[in-house]
Amino acid sequence: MGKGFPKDFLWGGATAANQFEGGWNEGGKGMSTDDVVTNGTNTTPRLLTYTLPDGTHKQTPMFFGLDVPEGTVFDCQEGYLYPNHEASDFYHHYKEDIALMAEMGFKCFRLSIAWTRIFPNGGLNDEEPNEAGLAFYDDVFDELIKHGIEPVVTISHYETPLALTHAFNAWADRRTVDLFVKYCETIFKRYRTKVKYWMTFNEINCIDMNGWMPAGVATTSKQVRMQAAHHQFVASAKAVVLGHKINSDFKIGCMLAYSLTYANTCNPDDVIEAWKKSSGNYFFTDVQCRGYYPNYKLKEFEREGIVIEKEPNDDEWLAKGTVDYLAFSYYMSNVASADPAVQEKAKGNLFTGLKNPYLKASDWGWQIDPVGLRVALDYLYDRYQIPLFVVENGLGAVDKVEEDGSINDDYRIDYLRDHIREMEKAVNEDGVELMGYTPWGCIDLVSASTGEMKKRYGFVYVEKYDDGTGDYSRKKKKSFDWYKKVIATDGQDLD
Ligand code: BGP
Repeated sequence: MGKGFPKDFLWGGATAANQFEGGWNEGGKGMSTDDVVTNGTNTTPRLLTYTLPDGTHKQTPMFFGLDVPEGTVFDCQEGYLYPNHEASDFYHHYKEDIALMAEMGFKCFRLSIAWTRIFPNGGLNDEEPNEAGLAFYDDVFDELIKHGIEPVVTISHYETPLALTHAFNAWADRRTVDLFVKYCETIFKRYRTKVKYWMTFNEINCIDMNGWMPAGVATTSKQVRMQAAHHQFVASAKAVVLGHKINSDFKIGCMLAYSLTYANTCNPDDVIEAWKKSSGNYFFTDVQCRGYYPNYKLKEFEREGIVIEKEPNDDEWLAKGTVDYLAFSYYMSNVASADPAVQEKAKGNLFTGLKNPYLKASDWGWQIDPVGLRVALDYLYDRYQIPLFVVENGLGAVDKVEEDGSINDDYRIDYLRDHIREMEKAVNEDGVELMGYTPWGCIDLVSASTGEMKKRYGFVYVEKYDDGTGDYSRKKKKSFDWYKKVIATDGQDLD
């Protein structure tokens, strides 16, 4: 038995509306940028579907940037599957799902609010918020609270109202800042007594690689993406200040996709290369936790001729609106080398790097590194000295349902156990202030990168398949009882 975690540790699980909720066109919900993304696989990319002003239907891999002429409409096209539309149908299963979470002993549940349920057009020409959307989350939060589960809410998780993309390329345009703040004000006021923990943007640093998922921006230009990032920084800072005014007990965090990068050798050139890769992460948390742009980024912008347009008070907002805690996802680590001859690439969660000979990889090629989670916690805590929250971690794997209906996901138990062990060391041996742990996709959901259902993370299996079939019934996996015991013993019994 290990030392375990404090009594008030927030054990739970994490999901996001676009990957879990379904009900994409129910209850007055508007379309979001995820509604026009098809399914894919580990080797074939998810596509963005759209129609050019001359009526030509087009499809482009979502992860590559794209530049489209004015008047392009992102839409759903015949012959394609859009897995986020129905996802795992939490929209109609939330009572059953929350009961399962309660049975595991969850102390918290991380979910996101779909902006387009509250403002179908992102607030543009939406005079009033959509009452049906607000009422849906009231019901979800009430159900959680009834079971003693604390909601942890991501305000924007990889989906932007499509109306804003069509109007002015969403976060590339300053007007989105005010619309986001209006959306925040609406949900902060409505759920003032029901939700205490908030996060502004999921994996905000994803915008370094891709404009569509995190910002609804169709572009290949770094200049445009960095301007969009600035708008999100300001919007997040304004949301933090506003949230604290509405309820001074609110805890509002940022959220980073942490990509731990090791130097391939102790050659100082490799070390610099690894720092360059890491600073790509730190830039975002430096702004959100420290309240100003770091010098290394200003120099990079200068070198590359990137100019960020700021309004006169933006720097003040960034300084005032620093976050209360730093939440992050951690799945894997990476390796960087300055030597062009070292080339064996590994796949990854947004970021790719080189193969690490000391690590095994998941079926999707993500390199499994539990000790790296301790390193991540130590580095991040040392850098910012504010509470941390591991809000995503887990193993995407193919699960087999046996003839007797059981699902023996020992590989998932092993992955989670090893990571919790290292987290425990970071807390008890290194003194890291850690608020909680919410493994990703606690109930199976659609993969963000591939759109697959078969890349499963959950303690609970959802009967839904990649071809769109399935009855959405839920089944407990072996890891369900294991996690229940982990929570019941405050993480002391991990066997
Ligand atoms: C993170 C996202 C999640 C989630 C997770 C797993 O980047 O915040 O939305 O999907 O990664 O990734 P995937 O679904 O691609 O396996």
